[in-house]
Amino acid sequence: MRSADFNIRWNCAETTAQETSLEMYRSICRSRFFDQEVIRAVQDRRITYQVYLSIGQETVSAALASALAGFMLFTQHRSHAYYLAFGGSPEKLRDELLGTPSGTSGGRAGSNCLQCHDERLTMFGHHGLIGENVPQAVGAALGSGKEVLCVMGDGAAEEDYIYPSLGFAVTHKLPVLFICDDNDLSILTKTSTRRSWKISDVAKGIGMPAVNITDDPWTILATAQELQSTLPALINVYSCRMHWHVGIGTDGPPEWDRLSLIEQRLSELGLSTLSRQIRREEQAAMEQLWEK
Ligand SMILES: Cc1ncc(C[n+]2csc(CCOP(=O)(O)OP(=O)(O)O)c2C)c(N)n1
Ligand SMILES: [Mg+2]
Repeated sequence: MRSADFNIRWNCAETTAQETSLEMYRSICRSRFFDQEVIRAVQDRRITYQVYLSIGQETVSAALASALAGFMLFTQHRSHAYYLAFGGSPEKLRDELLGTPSGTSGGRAGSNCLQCHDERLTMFGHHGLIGENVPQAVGAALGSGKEVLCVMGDGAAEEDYIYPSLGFAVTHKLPVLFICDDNDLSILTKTSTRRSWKISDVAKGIGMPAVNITDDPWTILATAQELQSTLPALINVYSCRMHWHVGIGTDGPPEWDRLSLIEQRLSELGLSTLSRQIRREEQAAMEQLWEK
């Protein structure tokens, strides 16, 4: 059953280097405060079209970015946090959302089709069909021989074309880490209404290592590091979307608030002073970014 503690590895926070823990926390704060500024920009009508917020789900990308340096990215529509965590420019993302030529796609793609092709990051954006990035990621790994991170949602995991792609990756031992960023929602419909099976069982059935874990960043980091030596592999991460599928509204509190759980854990590790400083720095930086 999904929960804040599901398959959590409690010892990982202690065994992770303090600077790695703080780097992940910085990344989480950056995404959180970036998207909070996006909310303000929508309220002020500086942004007048659809936004897909990462708020609540930031730990997944933050932990993966610590584990998977240099991976090529294939993500889907909810990707602000992935773009930022893997080294994308906050200025270019802001400009994309404002529709200006200095944005990631010249201001013409918007929130749900982020891409980046520079020396820091190769990231291919969503085109409209959920799950389409799975066959694309597999093809890119085959063609380039490079390591690839492929992120789908729990809704996208139900699209038919992903299964032959997972099978092809297993057969050809392609270096792809598949992530199902599982917020338990496809737009408004919960997973239990849509299906009776788990994507991790499907992956295991075709011979791919696969696990289900909660969105504790230390657990994600350790799991991703371990699975790197047995790619292809799949991790289903239980995360919580805090805003509507699209736009800035909310439907009440999330199932759990990972950010405050992390802050408690950092305090237990004796890192509360440093983490408070990081939080202040990132909040100020994101506010300044959007004031310009
Ligand atoms: C092939 C296809 N079917 C349906 C849609 C409509 N659609 C857009 S987003 C979405 C839900 C996606 O849910 P999930 O993959 O879990 O991602 P999340 O929004 O939860 O991050 C759907 C059904 C689509 N874009 N493409
Ligand atoms: Mg979902």
